[in-house]
Amino acid sequence: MLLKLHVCFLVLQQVLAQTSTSTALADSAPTEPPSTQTGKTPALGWNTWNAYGCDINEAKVLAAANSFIDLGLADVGYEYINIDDCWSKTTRNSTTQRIIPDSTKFPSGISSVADQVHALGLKIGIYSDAGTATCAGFPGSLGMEAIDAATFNEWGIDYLKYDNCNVPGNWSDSSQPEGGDWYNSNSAVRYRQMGGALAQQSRPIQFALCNWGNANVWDWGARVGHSWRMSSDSRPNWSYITSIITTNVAHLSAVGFYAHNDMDMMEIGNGALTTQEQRTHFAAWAFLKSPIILGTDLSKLDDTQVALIKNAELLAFHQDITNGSAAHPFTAYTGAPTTSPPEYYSGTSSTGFHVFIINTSSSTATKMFKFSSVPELGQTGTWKVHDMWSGANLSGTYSASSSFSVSVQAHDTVAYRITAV
Ligand SMILES: *[C@@H]1O[C@H](CO)[C@@H](O)[C@H](O)[C@H]1NC(C)=O
Ligand SMILES: *[C@@H]1O[C@H](CO)[C@@H](O)[C@H](O)[C@H]1NC(C)=O
Ligand SMILES: *[C@@H]1O[C@H](CO)[C@@H](O)[C@H](O)[C@H]1NC(C)=O
Ligand SMILES: *[C@@H]1O[C@H](CO)[C@@H](O)[C@H](O)[C@H]1NC(C)=O
Ligand SMILES: *[C@@H]1O[C@H](CO)[C@@H](O)[C@H](O)[C@H]1NC(C)=O
Ligand SMILES: *[C@H]1O[C@H](CO)[C@@H](O)[C@H](O)[C@H]1NC(C)=O
Repeated sequence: MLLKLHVCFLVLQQVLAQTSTSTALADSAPTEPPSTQTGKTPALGWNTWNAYGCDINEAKVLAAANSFIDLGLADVGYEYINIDDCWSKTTRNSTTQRIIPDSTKFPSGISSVADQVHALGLKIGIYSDAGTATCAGFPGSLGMEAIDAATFNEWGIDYLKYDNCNVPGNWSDSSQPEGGDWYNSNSAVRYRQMGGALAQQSRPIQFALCNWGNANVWDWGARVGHSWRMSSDSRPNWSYITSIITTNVAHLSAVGFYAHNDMDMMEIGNGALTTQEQRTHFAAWAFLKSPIILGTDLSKLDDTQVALIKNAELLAFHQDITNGSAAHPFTAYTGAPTTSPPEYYSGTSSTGFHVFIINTSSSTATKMFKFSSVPELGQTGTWKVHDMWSGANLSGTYSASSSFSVSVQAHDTVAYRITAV
């Protein structure tokens, strides 16, 4: 009996010790906010993962960089060439503890690839993990943040995607932290440790938290990094696109300059998305201000796809340096049906007011909104409408009490700019 009590007491002591340890860790963890020299608007770039998984090398990375130039993607703002998982050897340098690039995949080294990417006027990103190993089993940065951040800085890295695999049990979160602020969770502390290490470097390094929407990251992501993933990995299918839009619209108040809900990397060019679904994929990432990180072999994109990802007006909305908020759902007219995800969004840019409409159903439908129902437009005024996809001014003018109707193809999105006459 006495022995049993004693064991119980020991267990209780351990639990208490663990609680006070994590509170102490949160209290002493870095609190540096992300750099304001990068990441004001959501990142525009490319990443190896959706295109190649672990089958990466220097030639593929440089080919993507050259495609940015050849396809005119750099001219419209695409900037980051990001290397994902599987770029390193499986063990660190036993003397320096640095991560060693895989010399078969990257014979000239990451720093030389960075130089070549920079010489094209572009920026380069790399990948690590807030655990003991990356998702594919290469060295992770937990506990090694200072060494790894300094290494990335020395190589000329501009962007870090920081994943969430292989987290030791005592670094995960089973419940809300003491005090209720998830900024003090073990998850957030792991990301804060890398954020603090990046803040010590001479280069501004954009910090992309890839913790899959865990630990209420939308509540603290902006205090630690420039963007944060909201879900597990994207898939090239309509169900992923609608589910991540649904997730994002629940957290739009977290979005602003230097602060972006990341709907994960693009699937245009992969799978069997219809052209309409690809347009919705691109438009929704743009109007919700998610990073747009292309994820396919760019040389295989057809002209329609290249034109789609280069749409100047949607990119201008995404990259607006005056108006940083995401578009948000609105009720298009009294009694409009509610859907999940919502179909009608409105917002502003430095060039006017905007309405975006997704047809979530699998057949063509007529969509309608009333100008006075668009919150940004108010109850008076005369309006004209411009099609952001085609760049055409639509004929006619509209009073606040009038309605606008359009036939929208299955899974397509229409995009308008509305200005006063
Ligand atoms: C480890 O680092 C030391 C010191 O920079 C270097 O001499 C050695 O070649 C490195 N080893 C490997 C395997 O890269
Ligand atoms: C987890 O355990 C390691 C090794 O004992 C320790 O360094 C670390 O601080 C612990 N993490 C937390 C959140 O308690
Ligand atoms: C489609 O995406 C969902 C995630 O939203 C995933 O669970 C499912 O496996 C995907 N289907 C295919 C065929 O890839
Ligand atoms: C297109 O979208 C709307 C959303 O109101 C959906 O309810 C409708 O069923 C869709 N298509 C058709 C056939 O109406
Ligand atoms: C659309 O209208 C604006 C003025 O409101 C004008 O500056 C622009 O040239 C027009 N665009 C086209 C394609 O006609
Ligand atoms: C952004 O855009 C609109 C119209 O172009 C403007 O009225 C609005 O106040 C702007 N500012 C912000 C910070 O949203």
